[in-house]
Amino acid sequence: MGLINEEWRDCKRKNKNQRKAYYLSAEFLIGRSLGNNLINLGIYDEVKELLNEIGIDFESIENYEDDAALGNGGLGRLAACFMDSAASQNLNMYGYGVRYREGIFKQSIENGFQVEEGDSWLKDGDAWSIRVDSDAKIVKFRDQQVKAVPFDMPVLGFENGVVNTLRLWQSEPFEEFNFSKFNNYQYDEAVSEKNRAEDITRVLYPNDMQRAGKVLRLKQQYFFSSASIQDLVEKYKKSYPEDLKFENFHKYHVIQLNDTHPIMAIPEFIRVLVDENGIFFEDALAIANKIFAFTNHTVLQEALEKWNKDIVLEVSPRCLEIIEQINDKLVGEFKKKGLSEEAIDPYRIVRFDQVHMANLAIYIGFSVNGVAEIHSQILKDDTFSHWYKYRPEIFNNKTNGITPRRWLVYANRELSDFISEKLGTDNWKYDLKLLKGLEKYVDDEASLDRLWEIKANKKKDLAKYILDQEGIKINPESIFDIQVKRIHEYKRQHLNILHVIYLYHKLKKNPDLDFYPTTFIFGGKAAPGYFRAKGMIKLINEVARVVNNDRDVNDKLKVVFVENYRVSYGEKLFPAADISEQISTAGKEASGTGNMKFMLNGALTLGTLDGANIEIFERAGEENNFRFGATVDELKEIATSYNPVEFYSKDQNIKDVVDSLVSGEFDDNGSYMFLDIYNELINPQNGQRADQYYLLKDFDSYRRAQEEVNDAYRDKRAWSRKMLINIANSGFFSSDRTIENYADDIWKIDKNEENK
Ligand code: 26Q
Repeated sequence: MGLINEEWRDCKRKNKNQRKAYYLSAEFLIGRSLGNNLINLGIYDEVKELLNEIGIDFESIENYEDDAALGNGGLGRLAACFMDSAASQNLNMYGYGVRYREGIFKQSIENGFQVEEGDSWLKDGDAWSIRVDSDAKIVKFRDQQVKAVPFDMPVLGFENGVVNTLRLWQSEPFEEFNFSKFNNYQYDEAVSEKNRAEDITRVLYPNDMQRAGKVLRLKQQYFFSSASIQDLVEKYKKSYPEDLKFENFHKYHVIQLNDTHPIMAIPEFIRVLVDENGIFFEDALAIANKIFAFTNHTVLQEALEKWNKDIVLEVSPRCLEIIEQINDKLVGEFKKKGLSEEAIDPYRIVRFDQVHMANLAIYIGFSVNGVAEIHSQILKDDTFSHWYKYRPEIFNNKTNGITPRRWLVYANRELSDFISEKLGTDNWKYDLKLLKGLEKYVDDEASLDRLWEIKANKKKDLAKYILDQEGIKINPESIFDIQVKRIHEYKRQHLNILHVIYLYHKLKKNPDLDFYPTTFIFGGKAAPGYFRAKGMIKLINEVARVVNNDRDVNDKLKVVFVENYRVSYGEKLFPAADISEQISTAGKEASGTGNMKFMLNGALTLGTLDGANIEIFERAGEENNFRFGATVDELKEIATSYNPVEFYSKDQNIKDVVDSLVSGEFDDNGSYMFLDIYNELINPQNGQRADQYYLLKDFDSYRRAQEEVNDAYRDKRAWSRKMLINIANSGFFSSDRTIENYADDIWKIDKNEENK
């Protein structure tokens, strides 16, 4: 931190009074910082060597650092990649979020079942934040007020001396300890007040739609939104004395709302302007119209946040009033246009006593974006089609990306050095499109063999790590087929494991089958209240137990579920993958970013035409990957006629694997988890048809694609060539490109040349 401090101060000074983007996000899934910060400072090698000289292994030092796991998955990791890229691109972007005392739960597997434990990542201290008491804010709820204390984390640009700031708010009691109560022997009450305040930022909520809608969750959202807005307004008033007119506020601020979670910032902004600064409501609204931009990350209906009015009332009565006022204005406007009450319904912010957060953001904001081409199209065609009719000009796309520093330079040093050697420069670390230059070597046998060797080394490293962590021995020469991501029906980990069952049965029947040995690796957390996702974990572990203990198939087939998949585990998995499993139901995965991390590390994608897979296939060529499954349009066509039982009865392979769920071959220890999955696949339930996610429809296509993988792997040179082409075409998926797109199209902020 000593090294960083001076430059940090410098950057803050230079960037004062400049237009900035503020990235408001309930999640920043940072992972570890040590290695990454040393890389970005350009002193990684030096430090590693110095430690080596005194007999200290750098990796053992790294392992002391807990992951800062302040996010669920893709959305939170994207925010962290954006922070890295903005600093590396010399862009004035400031992050605002929540300093959860507990990150996403730690997962352990007991008897095949997921068990959750707390993640008190701060227990050994936090080396990367500075508490800034002087910038603390008061956040007022209906029945409570708390202190929001900022903790600033420096965000280092890659070898450019830039230090941006990620400010995370922590909730504390307004008065450290209520001594009058203490002195009056109301000890319990004083303590409970403290706890009630600390509760607000105690824990990150898992993306558990069934258990969403809790007051505390909305309090969290309002807490960090309010503190951030107050911070901006206060700083504005301090720094722009001669320019101090709120009508100029938008010249200096643009606020990107990372999904619906920070949307309370909108009514809060209006509240602060109207109630605390004497601005007219209409004028405050006009300013708000110029500063808020909204990103959507999911099209699953159950994920679009709606809050009961009584909950909003409990959190902030004044904000509810403002929301109602905005809603009235909206309804008035649409009536003027001649829309009937009914036609206005889909636009309403308040409807049936619920507040529709997305409608609020789209009505007020000046930009709405999706996170991959197909996703942004679906927003226009379906999810927000009503809004698209009314305000088409605000819709846009920003295809996601990942930071190449963490996911290649840091995670895969060997490959990184190979690339620099081949390109004769390491400029590609700043400008990932330069990877295209690798295509020169597609037919160079020495390069292809070296690439194969690097992958082989990474696989050996992972095999060692898995033996150590999971106690499972895997063959480093087998195909490493990896699916790591949150566990969800739409991501279809159960399609993958059902196919493993198919292979297992096939190998049992014919142990001499010509099958290239394959290791299927899974990892990911299920939301604690999501019974079926937990069933999928149990199924994977149970199949693993049976298969791995069966000598008949053991030299050909292995299944591993890695415990507690997280950023730092990912750093070992992506470099070692041969196959990247991206098998979501078409139309359901907004973008995916794991797919990009695999691609950058030379894995071939086995995937559906969904999310950013489509753009990966477009760039690297379908012939260098493995595409399967129904398309969005095909699924749309059969949406009302689809009957999975037809597939079940007609295809013996399908019948066989589906039946194995309830035949007793795999034991769910009386949890009925496997029966639940079986029922979902072939029995209509709660007035819904079976197989919501089209597993049986896609099964045969997936099976054939897997067969192609197994055949293709035998030709090492041809496979290495595909690897190389994938790497060479992964440049587009740098979050440097994504963040530049945001800066140019939405934020209209320039690079800060003064820092150069
Ligand atoms: C909502 C209400 C209450 C509690 C939790 C939540 C909640 C929290 C997190 C809902 C959703 C999330 C996270 C969503 C997410 O990670 N979406 C992913 O975003 C990535 C980045 O854009 C995409 O690549 C993925 O496709 C998308 O699934």
